[in-house]
Amino acid sequence: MGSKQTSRREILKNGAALAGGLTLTSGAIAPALGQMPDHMAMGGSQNDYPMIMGSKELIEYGQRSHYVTSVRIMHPMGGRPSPDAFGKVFHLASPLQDSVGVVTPSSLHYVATTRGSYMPDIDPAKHTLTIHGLVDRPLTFTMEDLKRLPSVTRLHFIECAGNRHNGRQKTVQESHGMTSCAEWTGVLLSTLLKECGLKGNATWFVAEGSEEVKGASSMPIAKAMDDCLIAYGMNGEAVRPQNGFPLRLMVPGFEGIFNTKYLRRIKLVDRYYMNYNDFGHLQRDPKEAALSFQIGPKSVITRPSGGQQLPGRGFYEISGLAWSGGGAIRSVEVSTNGGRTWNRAEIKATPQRMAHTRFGYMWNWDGNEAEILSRCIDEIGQQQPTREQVAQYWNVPFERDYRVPGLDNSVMPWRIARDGSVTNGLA
Ligand SMILES: Nc1nc2c(c(=O)[nH]1)N[C@H]1C(S)=C(S)[C@@H](COP(=O)(O)O)O[C@H]1N2
Ligand SMILES: [Mo]
Repeated sequence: MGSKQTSRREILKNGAALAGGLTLTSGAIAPALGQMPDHMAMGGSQNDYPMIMGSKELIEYGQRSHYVTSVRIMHPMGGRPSPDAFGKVFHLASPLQDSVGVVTPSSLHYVATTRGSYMPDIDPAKHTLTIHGLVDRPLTFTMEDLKRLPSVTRLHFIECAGNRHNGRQKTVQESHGMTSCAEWTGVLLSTLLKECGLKGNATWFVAEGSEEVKGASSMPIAKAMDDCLIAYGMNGEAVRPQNGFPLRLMVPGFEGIFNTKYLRRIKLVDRYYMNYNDFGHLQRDPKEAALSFQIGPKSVITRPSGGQQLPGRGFYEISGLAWSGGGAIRSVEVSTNGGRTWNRAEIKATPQRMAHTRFGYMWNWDGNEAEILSRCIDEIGQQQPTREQVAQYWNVPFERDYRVPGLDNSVMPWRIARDGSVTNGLA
């Protein structure tokens, strides 16, 4: 033990000398390391910070620092007041302005519910998933059954179709907070469907939740066989109640509403059914309906973003998120002059399919007014449109702050003033 301590201390001292010799700025650090008392070399602490007491909560489940205060906010999506007259909260937006990396902590994952803040309290020991309809063998799986089957773990975003930006929103949480990204674990739906055996005319399926409105949605069978996931795990633990405990359907890249929470039944059918959730797609041709289910390529700068403040001129990493229902993000570009010129951003980790992708671009702010924007291209070549392009597509008059019809994946501008304050560029 004694010799181990000595060698560790020597390594630290040598490291300090090296740091001191290499750069001028490390001078402040090097003496501190040089004076390091012996106990630090043994892994102790030499500082004078107050100690956090090991409460029951901290010991058993852990908590973030009380200095970290980022929270979800109620979101008045679709003009629906939140809370409503009955005290129900329907939508919670994730604090993207404070996000780092690509995983949204489960406690900050956005929430959208057609039923408000009352959610079914389901005992997983009693919960089952039944697959029926146009199958050779209808089957009912308990949670234990599902966990015996081969599992997959995948990073996927979900985004509510109502996640749209306008000039009245102050922060990226208000403008883009109805999307999040988590690591989901479960069984591929295709695994279960192979067990049941599909009949030839099973061309669509309907997924049903456990509430009275059921949250049912119609989806094409090709998607079921491709990458749909029956998820019981989220970010390394059980899916949280607000996100569908104990079981939810993940339909990677489709609009949020298709990702049925509290999943209890999947029915194989031979046509597009008209459920509560399908009204939003009413006008669509059933043959093409699936095309309109997919989230387009979208990106947003999360830092600096509305409500934040640049302390002064100099270097900043412009950081943001990009995602697409069409697959992985291929590239992201950032403009710091209102879209006149574009620069290639750095992609921070290998982009996953239908997952948030972190990008960064180093920017030397000269202290003048600036408008910063991001745009992305996905793996099948789809490019995130400008708001002008979206207006052209829908043939509606364009204004800087108009209501984008359909899904809003248009480019989002943030304005930087000379005093370093950041505001909504659509205002
Ligand atoms: N059973 C059920 N599933 C549901 C919903 C619901 O209210 N009930 N809301 C849907 C909507 S509108 C969205 S955007 C996503 C949101 O998933 P999240 O709350 O986990 O973010 O779940 C979908 N699945
Ligand atoms: Mo949604």
